[in-house]
Amino acid sequence: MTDYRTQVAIIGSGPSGLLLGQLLTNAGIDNIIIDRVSKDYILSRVRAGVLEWGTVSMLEQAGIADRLHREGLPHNGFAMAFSGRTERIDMADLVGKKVMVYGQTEVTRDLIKAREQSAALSIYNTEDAQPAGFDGSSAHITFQKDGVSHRIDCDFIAGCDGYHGPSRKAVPQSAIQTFEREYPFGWLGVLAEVPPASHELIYANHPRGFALCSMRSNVRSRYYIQCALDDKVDAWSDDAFWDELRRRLPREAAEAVTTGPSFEKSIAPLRSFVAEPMRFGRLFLVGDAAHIVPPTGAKGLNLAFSDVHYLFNGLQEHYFEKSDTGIDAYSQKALERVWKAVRFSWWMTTSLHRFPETGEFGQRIQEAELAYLASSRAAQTALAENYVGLPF
Ligand code: RFL
Ligand code: PHB
Repeated sequence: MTDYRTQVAIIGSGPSGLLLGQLLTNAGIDNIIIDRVSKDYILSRVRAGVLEWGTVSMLEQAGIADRLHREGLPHNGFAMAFSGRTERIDMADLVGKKVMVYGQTEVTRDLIKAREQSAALSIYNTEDAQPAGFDGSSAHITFQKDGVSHRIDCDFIAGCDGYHGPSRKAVPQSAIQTFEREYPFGWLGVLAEVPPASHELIYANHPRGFALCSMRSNVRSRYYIQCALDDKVDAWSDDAFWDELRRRLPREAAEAVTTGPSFEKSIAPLRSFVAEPMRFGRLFLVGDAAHIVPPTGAKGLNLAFSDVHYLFNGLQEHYFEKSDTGIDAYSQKALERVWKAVRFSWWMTTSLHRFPETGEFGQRIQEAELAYLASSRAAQTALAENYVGLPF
């Protein structure tokens, strides 16, 4: 048994835990991160790809944005294809801002590298992590590693352990309220070492279902198609995927798709979920531990980082200004921004996917929504303002 003592114990070495850890370490606030899986496993996860500029700024603040600026792809606009037309949403023109295309896998790699260069401790392959004592003055985490029990005593616990992690589950049910919507489809995603079909993202609403052209670099493409919830990855050959993708894209984009062997293929269900509040005494929920958005708005990772922003500022105030104003306001400030991103992600999802159960009325409403978007600079501005990220 090892007893550790730290100021902030972080459960989860995903992007939110790593960024919080890096900011705390830079500020001289002691922290320990634990994760259930290995470093290699964390570095093999393929997830988000679009960073808001506020996210880029936070990575700059953390001192790990050099490779991001060298290899990331700034995007001034993206395309929405529907009803046989393609509309470009010119974010730079509409709201004077852009986004950065740089994979979550690379963000995580940069953060882990910086942590390894610091003296901060990360413990991987832990089992049975349990946050406890957070409603009093003796917050701690117990866990097992290699069959041995360990304990971390701390001032605060940051629950950065994703949707399935133990932090949210440790809160008594009477103290937490949850809101949830499950969508009746999933996304089948493919990563391939081929140049992208277009230098900007294309979101396509097609009678056969939604499709998205994205990328990780000028030689690596990320594509998604809407699929049935009970679809199995193994039932989709690469050829079947490329054929279906091309059927759903506008003609020029379909002709520009370069096919090749996929090296990652997975299905993700789509869900909206929010837990309120996000603070329970000395325990804070951060990122996917507190909220999930469907990926259509490209908001999940960005929202995790705005939570980190509010929590880090609050913790700094606690340690250096002896004020709890920031940590007391954490839940309310984070949730205000979370719900706006939940709304936007729901809107992108309902506007772009086929919902067989909404019938002809639902279909016409969706077409009217998109026709309005095409005809109105005000509507495009609202879309662009949300896509580049609301301020925090
Ligand atoms: P993460 O990334 O889920 O990290 C949580 C970490 O906690 C660890 N953990 C535990 N550690 C110790 N003990 C336990 N019992 C633990 N249980 C879990 C996990 O191993 C993990 O390392 O949460 P975080 O940091 O809040 O980051 C959030 C983002 O990862 C997430 O919002 C986005 O990736 C969401 N998301 C996507 N967002 C987009 O914007 N665009 C996308 O294309 C996109 N694709 C995705 C996604 C999320 C997915 N998930 C969660 C399954 C695709 C998938 C498959
Ligand atoms: C991605 O590149 O993985 C990606 C891009 C935009 C989205 C979702 C995912 O809306």
